[in-house]
Amino acid sequence: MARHLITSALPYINGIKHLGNMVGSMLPADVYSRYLRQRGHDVLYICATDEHGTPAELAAKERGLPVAEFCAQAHDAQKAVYDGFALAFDYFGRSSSEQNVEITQHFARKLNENGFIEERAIRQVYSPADGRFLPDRYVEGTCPHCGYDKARGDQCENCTRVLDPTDLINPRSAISGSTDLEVRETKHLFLLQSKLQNEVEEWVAAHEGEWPHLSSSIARKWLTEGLHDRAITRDLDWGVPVPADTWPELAAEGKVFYVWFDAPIEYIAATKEWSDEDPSTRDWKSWWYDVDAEVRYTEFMAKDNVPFHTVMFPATELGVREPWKKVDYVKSFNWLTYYGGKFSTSQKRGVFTDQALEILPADYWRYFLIANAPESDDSSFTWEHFTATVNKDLADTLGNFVNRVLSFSKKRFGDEVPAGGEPGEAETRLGEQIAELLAEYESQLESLQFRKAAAALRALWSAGNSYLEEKAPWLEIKTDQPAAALTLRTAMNLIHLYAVVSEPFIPATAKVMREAFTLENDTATWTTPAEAKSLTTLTPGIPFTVPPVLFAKLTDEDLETYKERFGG
Ligand code: B3M
Ligand code: ZN
Repeated sequence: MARHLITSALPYINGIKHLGNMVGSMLPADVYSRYLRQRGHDVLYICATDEHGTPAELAAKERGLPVAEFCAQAHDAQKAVYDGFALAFDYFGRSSSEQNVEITQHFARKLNENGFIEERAIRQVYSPADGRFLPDRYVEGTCPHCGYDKARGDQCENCTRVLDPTDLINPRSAISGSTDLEVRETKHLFLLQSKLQNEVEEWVAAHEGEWPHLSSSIARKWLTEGLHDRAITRDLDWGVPVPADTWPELAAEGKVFYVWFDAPIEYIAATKEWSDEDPSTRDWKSWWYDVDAEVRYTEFMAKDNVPFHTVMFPATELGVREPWKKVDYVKSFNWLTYYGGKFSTSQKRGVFTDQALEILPADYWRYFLIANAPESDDSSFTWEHFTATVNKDLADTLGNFVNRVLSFSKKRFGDEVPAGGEPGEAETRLGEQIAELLAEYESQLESLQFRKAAAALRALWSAGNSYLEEKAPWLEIKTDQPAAALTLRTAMNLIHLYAVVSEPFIPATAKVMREAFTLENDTATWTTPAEAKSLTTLTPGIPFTVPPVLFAKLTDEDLETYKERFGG
């Protein structure tokens, strides 16, 4: 048994996420956590909403709410969707928590003591009409690189270049629209990442060999460009305040830390939030502090977040000069596109996670998304592909198998697993095939290859169908009742096995399949290939029920409805 710490990139608070966000972070982390828990490991899966920064303030303003109230509501709304997707977080926290304030301030003080923070005067956009500085997205204007006229002060959405508010041509305030802007000098804290370049390089070099190519190549690119000193404070009302004991002047001016400084620290702080709920049984430090060899830490994220996790947050952790746990494995994802184009929260294109659940239960989405995860490349969501996959893999290959076997057996042999003959050559062959496929499935999950794991799971389901076609119990029954009973009993054992091993992908359906059988002491959380081989967990006489259809087949009409509602 090992101890696994798992985090997925913290979803930003400003709105409900789309399917692309889900498949690139939380969902695979959940599948992996569930698998490891089933295998008996000690797993802690932590996530949280990322609540600070200008987008939160702007979204609150749009809704006419104080930002704290907006964040509280938006957190609950996101949490409800994740519950709907059956994401089994151990804790889903909030980066605006007091724990995050405490730990972020601690990190800043330590970085300062160790000579990695410096106060510098910089020139910032100031709006007399708004009576404040305008950081990041508070300024809009024309991109100096591509001419796009709605570029934001932190980044141009059109050409993706990272910008500084003072780069924009014809700048205007995103709050009031005022174009009467000036540039004023103000002091901010800078993190001297350049001083940590060598250490970060050494640390990356020691780990990247194990990481997926996508993660290590992005880390390399950033290191090659060189780590720059960065402003880690902002003039905002909402954020982790700069601690007054260390920087009284900046604290008095109301400066807060930049959102990307406190967000990764929230992984630690959310663990403390979890621990503080029940300190007698939970120990956050035992996951994060001085546990380098004991805990394996895996992070999940989309590729745009990789630089922050492979270079910048490690730089922060290294500079603190305390033994905080650093990531062991960075699992990153490319983009899921919508018909080849961008899913976009701001432009409301694509399918949002709450809408997805209005249409169909979570298991449909969980399976489809993981089976088509953008691992080695971007992958495209289309309704045609989605409905075809649901119909073929879930409705036909799995659902129909389960229903066909159980209803036929019930009709011919009653409500208990039938006795019948002894396993023969076909059962031996099937057992060997199942053991092999299950070993393949395990090994793909161990190495976090989600598409390949889905393919192995699908192959396990298919093997049941081939066996059933080969034995044809609906023909056997006419001439040889015990032979038909053996076939059905073996097929029922497959259903039980599917219930156990499909749980990481489709937990709700897995539960229904498992509960079809009234098996005493059915507490094992996993079936190993060696155990699966004999296909004898269910013995004659065990009662069963026939569950309702597991997956509805989607019709051409459904397809048209989806395309009409979401565009295609
Ligand atoms: N909130 C993801 C994003 O909004 C960002 C992740 C933070 S992880 C510490 O792009
Ligand atoms: Zn641009």
